[in-house]
Amino acid sequence: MQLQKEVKASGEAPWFGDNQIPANGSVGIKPSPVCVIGFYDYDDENLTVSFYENTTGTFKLVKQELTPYRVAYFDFENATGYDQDYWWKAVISDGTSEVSEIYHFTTVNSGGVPNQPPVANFNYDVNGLDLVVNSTATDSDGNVTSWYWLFGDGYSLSGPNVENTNHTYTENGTYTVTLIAFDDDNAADYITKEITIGSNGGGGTVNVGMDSQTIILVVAAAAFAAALIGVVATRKFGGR
Ligand SMILES: [Ca+2]
Ligand SMILES: [Ca+2]
Repeated sequence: MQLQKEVKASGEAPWFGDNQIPANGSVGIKPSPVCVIGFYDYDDENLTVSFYENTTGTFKLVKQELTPYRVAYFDFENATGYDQDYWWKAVISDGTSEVSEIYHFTTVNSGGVPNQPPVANFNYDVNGLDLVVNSTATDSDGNVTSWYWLFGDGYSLSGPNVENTNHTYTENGTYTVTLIAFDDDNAADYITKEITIGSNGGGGTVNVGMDSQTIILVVAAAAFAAALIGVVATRKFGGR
């Protein structure tokens, strides 16, 4: 049937254009792309556009808007992996009729786009024997997802929930405090600061640019609990 634009009978269902971005089934897409769709409605109603993604295993709503335009997009922020399939869904409603389409794409392998390692850094505050540390580590092409703090007195703390934390020392002194930051591709960077505890704090900053293998050796040499070392040693350093 040949539909024509000037036919504006109410109740005409909206429909999708076929130039979505990334194109359905495309490969070699850089992680976390912007996903775009075009669509139409013969009777020119404003349309509600809903975007879903399923990195959790089920489709979850990530963006919804009522728009008079005929194009919409969302940032697929969770499509962070290389060489992986990602699925997204768009639903368009004119209030009467609803249509949906499901798309997928495959991200480029890591050989195509090298991961950029994170850059570790942190701020700190000394109050008596208490040290408060706040990570300011960044990752230019992803997110910092895990932090490993070594407080220089034999204590350490690591995991996805210790971006900001604190530690109480048992005696005054100058301690070597290290932050190792991991990004979402398990690349790592670290920074070390000499921090004086028990006076007004202070101390210099030393950021030694060791390579990834050296980081493993440093962690091992620190002779922390074997389980902790195991966690770190099994990570991939320096990207992939
Ligand atoms: Ca309509
Ligand atoms: Ca990165």
